Amino acid sequence: AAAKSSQYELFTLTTWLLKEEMKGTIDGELATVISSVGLACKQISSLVNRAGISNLTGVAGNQNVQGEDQKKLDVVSNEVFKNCLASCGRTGVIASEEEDQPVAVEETYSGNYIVVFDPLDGSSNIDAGISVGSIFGIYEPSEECPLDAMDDPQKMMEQCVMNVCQPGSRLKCAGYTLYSSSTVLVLTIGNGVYGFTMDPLIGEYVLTHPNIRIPEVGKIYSFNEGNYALWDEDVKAYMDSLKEPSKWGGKPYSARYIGSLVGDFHRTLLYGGIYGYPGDKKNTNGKLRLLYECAPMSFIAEQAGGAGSTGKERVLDVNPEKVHQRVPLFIGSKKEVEYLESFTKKQ
Ligand code: P6P
Repeated sequence: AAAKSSQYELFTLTTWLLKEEMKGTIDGELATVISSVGLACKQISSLVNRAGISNLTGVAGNQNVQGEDQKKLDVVSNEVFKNCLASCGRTGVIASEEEDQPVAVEETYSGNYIVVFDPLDGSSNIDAGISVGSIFGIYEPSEECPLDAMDDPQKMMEQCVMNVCQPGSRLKCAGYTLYSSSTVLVLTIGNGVYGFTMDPLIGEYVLTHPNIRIPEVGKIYSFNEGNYALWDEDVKAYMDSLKEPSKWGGKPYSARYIGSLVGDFHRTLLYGGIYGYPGDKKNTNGKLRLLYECAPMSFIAEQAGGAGSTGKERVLDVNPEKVHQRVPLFIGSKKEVEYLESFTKKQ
């Protein structure tokens, strides 16, 4: 008979993973990789919360492959992720926003998962103490292109990207950790979306959101309207329509944008609405990266009953060609994304 749950039963990320493993939703290898991501995020949470004290704010003095100034914490967070993923022994290859090319993990002895991540997204907000986050996706290597070209980075990069083609099918786990007023790890393994809040007193992620569902509609839009003049006409028309209260029973939408995808998305997931980073005349594919930002967030959005679109198609149907490939992103409540697509999919 199932043990009667005592009033003190505490579901942590660790016990939740064990339960999912017992149910057969995931195997022990994937549970181990997810635990190692959780450990990396614990360390990053501590670094972020103490950045101003331990002289970890400010720039590192070099640029990443994206041509962005690397913050000290970008570099440190990237190292933390790599160390945790390597030492768990189940990671075959990692691809990071902060790494030019995918990196083969020597210490792998089973599992061989491909883990992609943005170790510290929104890091330009760090110095101002505004929310930042880590985003990750765990892809399963495919039989037809096993990761055996570990010695040749170019070939491995192609294999790595090929291995994750049709992100929707090979993407086995996606999640993010929000470093804000609290540290919240949100993830999906394909059977709903779960949120865990860090309890600093016991150093564990406690299950606080057992089944996150995004509201069908929302009244918040989250775009950087400073780029309005650069947007395509269809996106401008969409944005103009959101601002006509007469269309919405007199009640206008609210604009919320903190310039940190994890914070803006987490609010969208819980309150409903839409986050968008459109392509524009300068960057036709926008700014956000498919593999480790748009695909993981879209997997979470869909698992919570929402949608993730490039404006033309489902993000999770896009076939990656390059590790750092960008796509436009419109993500959030299903009805809000559908309304956006009614403008962007017009022939
Ligand atoms: P902009 C942060 O650099 C980031 O990748 C996302 O976290 C954020 O949503 C976006 O870029 C902000 O970009 O151009 O509005 O400053």
